[in-house]
Amino acid sequence: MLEELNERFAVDHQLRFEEHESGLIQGCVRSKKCNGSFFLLGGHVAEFQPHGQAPLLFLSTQSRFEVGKPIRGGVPLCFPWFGPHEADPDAPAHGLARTQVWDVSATEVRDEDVVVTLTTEIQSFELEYNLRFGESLDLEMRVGNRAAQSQSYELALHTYFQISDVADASISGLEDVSFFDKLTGETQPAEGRPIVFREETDRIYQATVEQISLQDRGWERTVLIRPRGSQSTVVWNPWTDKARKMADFGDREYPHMGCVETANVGPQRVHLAPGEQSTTGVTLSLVR
Ligand code: TA6
Repeated sequence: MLEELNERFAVDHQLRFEEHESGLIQGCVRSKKCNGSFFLLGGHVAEFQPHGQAPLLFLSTQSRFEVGKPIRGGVPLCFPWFGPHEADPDAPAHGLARTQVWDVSATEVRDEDVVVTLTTEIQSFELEYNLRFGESLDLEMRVGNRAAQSQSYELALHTYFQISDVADASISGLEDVSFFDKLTGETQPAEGRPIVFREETDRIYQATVEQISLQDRGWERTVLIRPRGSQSTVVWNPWTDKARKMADFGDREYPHMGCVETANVGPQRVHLAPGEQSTTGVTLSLVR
């Protein structure tokens, strides 16, 4: 499998497929602009680090790497539902995409960026996921409805960002947007100020925004998050109690991460007629 993958899809030294210590197959990017990696399990982008910068993505030291289990950190894919299944309590949280193995369908170097296309099929949806590793990380998911009837889905690119310390970080760009607070079950009006993590935070902002900025004063950097084809943005930090309850997340990791998730969930779920497609993407970059 590994040999065939490298024969068909490796790109000289810039993209190679390796066996991770867990036995999972990992695509490793070593380009002129960045280092990165992704797992075929879950189509899961795990690492992205522009040269000379601290990693952009958080990956828990306690993460599992097992088929059928989600990887904790990086960019888990929530599809075709977000959170618990609305009808089946035994169904896995956040859907099926992040725990099944995806296929590689194409790789190339384009303007010195490493571009990878992963594909899979879930419940008569065809998914094509394009990863572009360069000075920025561009992720784009195209979903097509192959069923004979209309279908709807929820999607979240559940991105975990590495933060020096939440005490020195804030998230701007959502000040004017109301949000559904998952902790209280209530919709709250726009706060009119940047988001700071000082307690467990689990919010779904329901609007289209052009740009979100994660300011990290500790590392003297700002991460720009530019969503497209997204009507929802989920913002999450587990804080102490929830961190303790997650076996695949260190008790003391919560101050060094935060999720800002490019999504279409809840009332913003996507409805596709037979043969119809929809695309959602995000560009993550650093303001130098
Ligand atoms: O996106 C935030 C959230 O829905 C939280 O409620 C929390 O459950 C988080 O996702 C992680 O979910 P997971 O199933 O990966 O533990």
